[in-house]
Amino acid sequence: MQKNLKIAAGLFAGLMLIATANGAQNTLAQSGTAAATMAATMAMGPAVTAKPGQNVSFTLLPKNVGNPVFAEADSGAQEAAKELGSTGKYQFVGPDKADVQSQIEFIKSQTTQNVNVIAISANDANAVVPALKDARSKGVKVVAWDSPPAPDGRDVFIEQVDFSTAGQVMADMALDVLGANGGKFAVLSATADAANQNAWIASLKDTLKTNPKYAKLQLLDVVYGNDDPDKSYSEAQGLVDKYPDLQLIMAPTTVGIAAAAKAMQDGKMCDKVKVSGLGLPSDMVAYTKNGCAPEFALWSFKNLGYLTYYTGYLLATKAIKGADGEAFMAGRMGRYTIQKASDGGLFVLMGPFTVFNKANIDQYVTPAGGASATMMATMSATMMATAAK
Ligand code: RAM
Repeated sequence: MQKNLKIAAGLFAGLMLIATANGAQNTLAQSGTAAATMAATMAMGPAVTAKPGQNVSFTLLPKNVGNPVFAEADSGAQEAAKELGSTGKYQFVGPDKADVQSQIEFIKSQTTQNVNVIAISANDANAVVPALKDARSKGVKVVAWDSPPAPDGRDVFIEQVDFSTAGQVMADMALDVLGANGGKFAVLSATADAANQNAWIASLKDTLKTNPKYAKLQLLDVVYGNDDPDKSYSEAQGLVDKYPDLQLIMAPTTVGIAAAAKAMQDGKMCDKVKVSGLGLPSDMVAYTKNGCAPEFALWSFKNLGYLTYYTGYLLATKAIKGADGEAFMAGRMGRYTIQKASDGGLFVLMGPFTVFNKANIDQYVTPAGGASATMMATMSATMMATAAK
């Protein structure tokens, strides 16, 4: 039964990927599968619901401040804090640059302030662990999101998308952009120690090595722009100088992909070197339409912040313990289950990826006034897919 539910959810997530990649064509497939998934969800056991109005002090600690995706996560966390009516303080603080030493100082100062929850996107999987262990030993709940510390440094990780599928998503985009004959490409990453980017690059390398479908894609190099726009821009230029036959820069970072697209556009190189990876639609819409970055992917950082807050609130109020198999409700996002991760720690899977291209990107960059109908449909369908895990 459990297995069937997982398969249904996986199928549904796959449908969503196709649906979002092709625009609004697959609405019927979405609603039909959503109904099936809803029925499956109702057949599952009870899930813990949060008791609102409790005193939870919560700190969202990103890799760095000033990155628009982390601001989106902040808005999602604030939405959840308001909805739950927490009487505790909410803070969004972090280093100016994606630097681990200064992030450790933030962990220490938040621990000294006796906050109930530190929610961290870690700049380094291991270096933050001693400070996080110390925080946990003093009763702080640590919820990782976006980029996880090693298991000892967290109670649970909110995994935005299945990291093990990231390689295939990137390889598929590379083939979409370059054509069936593939070509030569390089990765422009964020910081060298970021657990999320390193897991995605490992998944990409594994996909290229093991799946014959991608045999014609040749990865030449991996360079690091440290999620700094200027460094990312010059690293992208450096790749073009170093590899005259480069055809694609794959940047699994919203900062890197936007900087690389700008560098190719400024250098009038978009006909020769394309850009893809993980990007924010509002950053990328112009580059998608002018052909510099025809296709890229991401997930909702707002939802990630929202789900992270719910999880931290439930842990801090002892509604959940943070144990394998515990199920809980996260407001408008529905039901989630804590699971054992491959690194031995615990995780909750959000998912799935959304792929953007010129056929659908306008739906994700609606001007002020709110999300479009298609975006809302995608969000609720995504909720249903994750609810059935
Ligand atoms: C950057 C950060 C973040 C990552 C996204 C895709 O904004 O490195 O951690 O999730 O890119």
